[in-house]
Amino acid sequence: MDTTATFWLPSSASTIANEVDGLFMFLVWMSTFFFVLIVAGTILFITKWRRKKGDVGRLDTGPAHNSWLEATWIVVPTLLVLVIFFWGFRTYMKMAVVPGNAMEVKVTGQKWFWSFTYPEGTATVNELVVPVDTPVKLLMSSQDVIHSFFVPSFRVKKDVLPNRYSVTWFEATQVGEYHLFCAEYCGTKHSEMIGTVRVLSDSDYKAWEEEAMFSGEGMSMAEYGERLYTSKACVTCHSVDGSPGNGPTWQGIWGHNQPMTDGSSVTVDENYVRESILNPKAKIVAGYQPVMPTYQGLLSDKEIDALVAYIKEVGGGGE
Ligand code: HEC
Ligand SMILES: [Cu+2]
Repeated sequence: MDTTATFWLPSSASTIANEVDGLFMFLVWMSTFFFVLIVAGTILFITKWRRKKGDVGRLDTGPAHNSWLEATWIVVPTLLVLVIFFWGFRTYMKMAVVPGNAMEVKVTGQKWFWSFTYPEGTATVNELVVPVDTPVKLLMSSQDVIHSFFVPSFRVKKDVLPNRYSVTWFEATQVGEYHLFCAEYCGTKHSEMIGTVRVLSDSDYKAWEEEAMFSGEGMSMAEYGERLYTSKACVTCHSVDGSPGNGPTWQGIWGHNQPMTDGSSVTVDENYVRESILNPKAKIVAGYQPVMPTYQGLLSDKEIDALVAYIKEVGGGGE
């Protein structure tokens, strides 16, 4: 990963990245060139032409007009601006027009995580998995405020809005893992709204797809739940060994009287866990912020059952 990263820029791992960088570098070096030229000229002129002692009259005798000079400072910037315009427009069109054969992934942004739904109906949280050398169209929307989908290595950034779809696309050129950020300030945990884009070879992607479609045949419910615990990102907030996190640990919670912020308490059982997954804001555990996202629509009934079984097992309600 990040093999092509430089001091200035992250790795370039999409079909559009080199073109964007080319234009960017052109702008940087052109600006640098004119900056140096102008600053050097300014210093030269204020040294050479400043009024010296006893030096009356010398400064009033210069030329008043120079047609060649004027033509040059009109023609050269005009040409440069035209080059930048056509170059930028061509690249912009490539980024804006989604290839017809693109695979479509639905992206949902919400405070403060990303979820992805794939053509075959599977879903992942905070991890977008795609095949290499395949155009991927992202159909994006937000459940709450404005977020922004940003993958620096792909040079892709697009706002994700509530009540409206936005669309972007990319084609990854290198197998690897790349950072995904939210690039629009969206509240207290904005800085934690981070994920990964995992680019797989075609055969690895097929294998991943099969595995993701896998609904736990041949496994006990708790074993299947343990897999979902990682693949659905519960692990980012809940530990199972008592260590602290953004959310309560699951160790020993089964049957426990959990105190709530409103002073009441709730016995942890199947229905409470199910409600916590689908409607986390209904009851907030004392000492925690209501930051758990709802998994409504992201988990099937069977997956919820499996998670309940797993929480029961690690929570001390199992055997
Ligand atoms: C972004 C962090 C986050 C993620 C991801 C998350 N949770 Fe939570 N969860 C919390 C927080 C914070 C609480 C406590 C506040 C509350 O009750 O909403 C909580 C509470 C719970 C509770 C109630 C626990 C108790 O001790 O009373 C359960 C059950 C639960 N989460 C299950 C899950 C499952 C299952 C997943 C994955 C599918 C998950 N959570 C993913 C943050 C998270
Ligand atoms: Cu955000």
